[in-house]
Amino acid sequence: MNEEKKCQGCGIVLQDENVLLEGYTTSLENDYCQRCFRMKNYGEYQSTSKNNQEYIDILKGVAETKDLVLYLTDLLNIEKNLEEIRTILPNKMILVLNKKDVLPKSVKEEKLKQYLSSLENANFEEIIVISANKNYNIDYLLKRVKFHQTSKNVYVVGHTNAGKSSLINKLIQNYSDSSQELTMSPLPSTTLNTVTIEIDEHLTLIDTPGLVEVGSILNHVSDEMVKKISPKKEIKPRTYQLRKNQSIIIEDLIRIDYVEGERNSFTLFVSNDLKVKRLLNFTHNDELKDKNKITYHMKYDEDLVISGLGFVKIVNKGVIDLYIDKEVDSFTRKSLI
Ligand SMILES: Nc1nc2c(ncn2[C@@H]2O[C@H](COP(=O)(O)OP(=O)(O)OP(=O)(O)O)[C@@H](O)[C@H]2O)c(=O)[nH]1
Ligand SMILES: [Mg+2]
Repeated sequence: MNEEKKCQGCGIVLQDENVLLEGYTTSLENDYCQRCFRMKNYGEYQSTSKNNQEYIDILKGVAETKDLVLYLTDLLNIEKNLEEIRTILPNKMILVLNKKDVLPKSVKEEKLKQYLSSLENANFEEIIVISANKNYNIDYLLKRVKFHQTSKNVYVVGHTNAGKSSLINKLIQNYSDSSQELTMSPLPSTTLNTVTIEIDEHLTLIDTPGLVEVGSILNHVSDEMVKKISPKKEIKPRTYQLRKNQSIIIEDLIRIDYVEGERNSFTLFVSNDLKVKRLLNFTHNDELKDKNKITYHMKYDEDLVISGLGFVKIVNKGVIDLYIDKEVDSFTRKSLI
């Protein structure tokens, strides 16, 4: 039997029999499946739902190698459970923080690095900040990969949408003769299986599908809203001074009622494209109150993080009611700024 041929864009096994199933292509001579072809050529994005068990199985396979791993994360959406990944993946690991270009200037790289290296079991060889889209620090990253690699193979892992395929495409463009292009898209679950790319005779990169964070707001809104939520430019922080009984509403996504405390400052770190409204007296307005309510007792200088959306820095202590879809995760942390 012939070895199965995989799509060079997303890693799915190609098939020419059922147009409704993954991996369909009109001819097995093609290098890309129809879904990738459409995304690349027409920007017609098509999301699929991925099963996280497949992802865990891929990671377990990686754990059996002694190969270097690049763990990619989106700077604005640093996962709460970054530590968990270490329990599955004991490999030598570089933590790569991507999308530097959308990070507001007020967020200091050093503070982020400090916070991340203080995580339990962190054990990263290094933490490197890059922007795949803006080609920022890619040269340096490659140098450090070459320094730390334990074999020819280096795996690129991380949550869906972190920019793994975008980073590998930059490395292909900058350092190899290959014309292969991995499929990238603003929607989650673009890469469907591992894809192997030889950069040069000493380095092969392996792209992997991303873990879908079930609690991310991106999995619970329309494709249009996903595009709006994902920042394309540097985020301009928006600050609102709130008194008790005032609120902030972001699109139809979340509502924050400030229910108890002194005059306080709320700074939003979310995409500039999102509309924000302030209510000067919330008592007569029930907008979004049909969502799930979570009460937070904020301490001095903490961030309220909404998974997939961004975060709100709240300076003083106080009590807030957050209205949000019940599937979407939120949590508080010591402010990063
Ligand atoms: N602003 C900004 N956006 C980026 C950067 N890198 C990637 N993106 C965007 O992030 C989105 C996801 O990129 P992908 O490369 O498809 O992400 P992935 O990690 O391969 O995603 P999966 O294959 O679903 O796991 C796309 O809209 C990219 O344009 C970056 O450095 N800056
Ligand atoms: Mg990908």
